Amino acid sequence: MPAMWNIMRTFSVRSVFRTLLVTGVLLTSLRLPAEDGYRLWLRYDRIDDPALLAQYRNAVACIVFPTPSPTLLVARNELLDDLGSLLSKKMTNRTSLADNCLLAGTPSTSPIIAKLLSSQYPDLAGDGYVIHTQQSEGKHLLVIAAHSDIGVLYGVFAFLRLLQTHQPIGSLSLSSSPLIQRRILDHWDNLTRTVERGYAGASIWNWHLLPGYIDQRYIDYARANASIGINGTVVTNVNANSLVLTPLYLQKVRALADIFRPYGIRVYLTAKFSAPVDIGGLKTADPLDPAVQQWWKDKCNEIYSLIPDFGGFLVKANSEGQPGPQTYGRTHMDGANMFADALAPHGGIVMWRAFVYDAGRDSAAPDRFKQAYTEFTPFDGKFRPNVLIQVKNGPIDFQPREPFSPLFGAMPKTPVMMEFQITQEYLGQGTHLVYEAPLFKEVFDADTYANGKGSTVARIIDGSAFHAPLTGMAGVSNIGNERNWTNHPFGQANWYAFGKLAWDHTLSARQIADEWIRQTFSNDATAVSTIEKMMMASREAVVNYMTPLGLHHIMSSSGHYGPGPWLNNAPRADWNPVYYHRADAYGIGFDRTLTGSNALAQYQPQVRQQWLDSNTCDENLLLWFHHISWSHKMKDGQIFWDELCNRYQSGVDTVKWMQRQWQSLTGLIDKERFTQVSMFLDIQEKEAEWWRNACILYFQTFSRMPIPPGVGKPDQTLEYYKSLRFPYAPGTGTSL
Ligand code: BDP
Repeated sequence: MPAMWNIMRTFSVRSVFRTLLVTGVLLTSLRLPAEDGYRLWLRYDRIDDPALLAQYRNAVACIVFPTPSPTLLVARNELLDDLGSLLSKKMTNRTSLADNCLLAGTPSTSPIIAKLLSSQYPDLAGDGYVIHTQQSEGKHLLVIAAHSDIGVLYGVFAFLRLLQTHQPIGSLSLSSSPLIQRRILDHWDNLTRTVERGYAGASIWNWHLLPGYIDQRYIDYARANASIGINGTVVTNVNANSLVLTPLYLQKVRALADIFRPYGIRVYLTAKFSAPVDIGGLKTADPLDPAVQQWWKDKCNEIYSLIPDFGGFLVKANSEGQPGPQTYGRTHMDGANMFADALAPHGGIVMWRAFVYDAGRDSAAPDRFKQAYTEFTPFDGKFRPNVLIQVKNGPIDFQPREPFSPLFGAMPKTPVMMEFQITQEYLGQGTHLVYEAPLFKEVFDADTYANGKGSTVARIIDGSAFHAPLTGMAGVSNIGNERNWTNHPFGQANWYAFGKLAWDHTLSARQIADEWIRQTFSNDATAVSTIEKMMMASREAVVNYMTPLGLHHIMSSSGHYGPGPWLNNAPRADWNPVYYHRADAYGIGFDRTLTGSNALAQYQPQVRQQWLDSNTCDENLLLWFHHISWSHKMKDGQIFWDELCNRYQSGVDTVKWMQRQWQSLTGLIDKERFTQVSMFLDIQEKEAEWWRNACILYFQTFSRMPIPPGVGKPDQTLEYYKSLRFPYAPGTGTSL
């Protein structure tokens, strides 16, 4: 009997406990409104802290916001709507000031603003904004001010962000101006609606239904971008289709441009170099041929007659099979300048990509790493002033970790812009939680020494190192037509971080994560600190479970989904992973010192020095520059092989830790997004183990060393991992 009682007691205590737990969780989740992620960081739910709500309501008792332009109208409506829902109170616009009014506008809409900017913010630049509290005419005012209309919209979003992140607003004197002029999303979207390297569904541009049907998404896209300062969008893939330049499509592009204009977003297009032949009926696209030059001039006139603020062209030429000036025996300079001349009368720019490589060019010591530098530096100072050379952050291709591209700082007389990849082609694609701001920051903070110490990549890009008059930063978009835009709820953070850093690269990755979490998920202190820790650890985790210690480009070919270090059958040597890791019985890594390809010579001496010696080189970059032995002594005393295995394991461990962290937030996050992230973390865990197992087994065939203790044992054979195929993995759509 007592035994029975004990069993029953245990049973009932357990079930009561479970019921309480479940009910508790359910109750908490029920209180949280359903979230499908569509609203991104622009949720503007009612402030849930009563004291704060009362404080904010007092601080903004009325709004005075004259709107003589479409942009100011957009800004005012945004302010009224969002404040209305944050404060749960109907907000209206009035014409005369009263105590605790919010006054917004430019010097031309208000003398108070004119005086404030000239007396207290004389340095406020371009599209920057001010948020300032002051006494005026005996009244306490909260002022959002800028010189330009779009600056006011940026200020409105910044003010709303203060409220969404629960900041004090009683006494403010903030100002912020963009450090980079062109802050652009590059969509690799095809006219067929497939997205090259897109993992969030189809393209958001419904070309077939444009211009007749305007999807609400286009407007929400513009709002979201404006809220983080993005001011340009290249709507088509770099592997371009000339059709977009035909009258039928230009009408569609025009419809998008009309929607984006009030939000300060210019439209750009990718120009296929062969367009004069493809759609113009010419026999050649030679950039020095007068008929070709005239064709592009006429095309630009046509575009600008439809889209007066058209931004310009992005061009991928003589790269991966794309046509370009070299097709006609001309140079990148000839090609870029031809476009520049056609665009210049209209104020347009050319973003000419430096992502070019051609194995034939350096036969003595071929190395794809060196190609962009080799091809572009001879033309420094020879491009027209409206040309920007667009350089990927690293010398190869958006890997989990790369050294900065040696082109940064190597063209002091040419504006050079940054190209980051927001979409996670090489970072776990649609399902891995990888916060990219630490990657972006690592690149920005690297010192090129190009104009003395402190010539960071950021200062090359923002133009301050060499006084570049034109500056820009592009991010390859991760947006698709999935309901939540980016498929992984945390993909939104990378879009957000890209915009914030393009505006102000001095912000820290942590700061950006903090404000994104508060706006996107919750202001709850536990939720914020837990999610922030996960995000901050996530980039190092992906480096460790995919490509630790400087390994690179060992992803499976074409789709780049999953590990493929053994691959060696692509038609070009540098399309094969074995080209990059060079594993053999002695060791592993690509020797880029004097005894190898000598790519290091492309860096300034101080940078070269940092990486030249395998004993002192930053171990995170070791295999980028050295072919080292399996028993090479690492700084922590381990031999290289053990360290490699341990790094793979540590990547897996971090993912498992992230899973536990996320689970600890049960009840603090709405059910829909909580469940999706949980499931994606499970996929990430499995894929991290897959990477670890496949890579260790493969590299072990060279090292012939045992897997050290503490490292998970592969549960399949190498042959099994080699046999895996994913012909329908997303993101491989071709360029049509
Ligand atoms: C590579 C992508 C490829 C792009 C290319 C590029 O795999 O799809 O077309 O970059 O940037 O990373 O042009």
